[in-house]
Amino acid sequence: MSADVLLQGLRTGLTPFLGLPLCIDPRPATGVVLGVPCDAGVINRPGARLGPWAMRAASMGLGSHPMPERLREGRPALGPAAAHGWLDGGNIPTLPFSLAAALETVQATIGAWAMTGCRTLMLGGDHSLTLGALRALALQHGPLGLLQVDAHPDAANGAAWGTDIHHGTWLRQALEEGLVDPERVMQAGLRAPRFDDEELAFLQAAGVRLWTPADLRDPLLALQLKEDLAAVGQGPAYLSLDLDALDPMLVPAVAEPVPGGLSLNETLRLIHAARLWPEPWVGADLMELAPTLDGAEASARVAVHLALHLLS
Ligand SMILES: [Mn+2]
Repeated sequence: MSADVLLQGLRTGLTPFLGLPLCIDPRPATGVVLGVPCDAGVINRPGARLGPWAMRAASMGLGSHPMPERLREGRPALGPAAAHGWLDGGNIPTLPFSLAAALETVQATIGAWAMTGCRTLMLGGDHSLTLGALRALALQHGPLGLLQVDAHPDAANGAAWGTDIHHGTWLRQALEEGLVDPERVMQAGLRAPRFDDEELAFLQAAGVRLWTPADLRDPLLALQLKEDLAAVGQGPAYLSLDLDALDPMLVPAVAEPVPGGLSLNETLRLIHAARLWPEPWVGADLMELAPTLDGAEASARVAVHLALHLLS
């Protein structure tokens, strides 16, 4: 499989994600991977507009990994086969000049695919674009559960920068617009130094479940963690991964790296909690990969590894 994909990539010069069939017109499928090449919502270090290309390139030539625990559990090998039935829908044609226009394009494109019954995996792009996906999917499914893995709460008000929409505000918008059910919103990996009192008070008043890396590791909180992860999935749910949730030693290529982040295995445990949900997630995303800040494609490869686990 992987040799075929590599040869096809060499022959055509095209690198669809994991070698999936490339198909830019919405049609019924198990799911669709969509790039969103826009970083108009980034405050600090730009570059996430190039994330989709880097993740597609890093996904080339991945073979299947029949890991011992998967064999024991009778689960299929981790690899492109895990994405069986999925398509690469190309990129959502956002322009980098207007975030408002980009959000409309994201909403329209995700909405068109979701209407055919497809689940959607969005490759960012900056984290503000998640709002467009939530708008589309909440229209179809009603208020969503949300597992947000992130160093930052992304629930600032518009005061700091004089605008309601950037990559640090989208969750507040989603809560205020009723796109997510606050009882079923969980944030994991929070440790941002700019997490201000007003933002914390807003999230606590809304009833959002907040988890720092230290809390995630606390054995005394293990039962609570299990309950919170289960609560998110008691209805249609969305899984949003900001790559800055991981430690910058592992994923340096993000706009706002914060030390003290999650390990790969801690992040995978959060992703795999979704396997216990009654229904699979309706939408997911991997956001904020800024590949020009990467060395040796390290961050892109971690991103693709996470995508494989999301699809498995
Ligand atoms: Mn974020």
